[in-house]
Amino acid sequence: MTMRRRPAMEVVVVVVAVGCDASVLIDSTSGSSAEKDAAPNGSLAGDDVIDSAKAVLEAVCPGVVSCADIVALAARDAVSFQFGRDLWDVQLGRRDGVVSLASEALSNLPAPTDNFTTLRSNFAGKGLDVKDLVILSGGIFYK
Ligand SMILES: *[C@@H]1O[C@H](CO)[C@@H](O)[C@H](O)[C@H]1NC(C)=O
Ligand SMILES: CC(=O)N[C@H]1CO[C@H](CO)[C@@H](O)[C@@H]1O
Repeated sequence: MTMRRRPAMEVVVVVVAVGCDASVLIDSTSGSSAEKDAAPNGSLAGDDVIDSAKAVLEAVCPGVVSCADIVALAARDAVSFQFGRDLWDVQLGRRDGVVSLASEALSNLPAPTDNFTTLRSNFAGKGLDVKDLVILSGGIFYK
């Protein structure tokens, strides 16, 4: 059985795990490895879509819409799309993070090899219960 993560739901998990400041979009520098280059990012995709949306918005109204808000809207829209309506409201006004450390992704994101005990503990550390774990896992993985 091959399990693949859905990028949209992975964005939701990243937002929950690391925070919603779009720091996962920041590139690594020669001196610092960024979140996007941490091993658990393996299937994270779509940052080019966020970059494109940001470029269009910057051309129309520079310095107004944060990447963090674009990620939050894109996650909502990607999940809602199949239902033909927005499943939740997105409050806007997030500010983009300026720090992105691979070490934070490693310490906050569950690994694909984590067992249930570890996952339950990891989620509890974020204020999430077993029901949240089941719902998010069901949304993330498919055959
Ligand atoms: C779950 O994984 C942790 C960390 O690798 C390990 O210490 C623990 O024994 C495992 N629990 C079970 C029930 O396999
Ligand atoms: C898409 C992406 O940035 N993948 C990176 C995830 O992290 C690994 C390990 O650090 C990198 O090799 C990938 O390029």
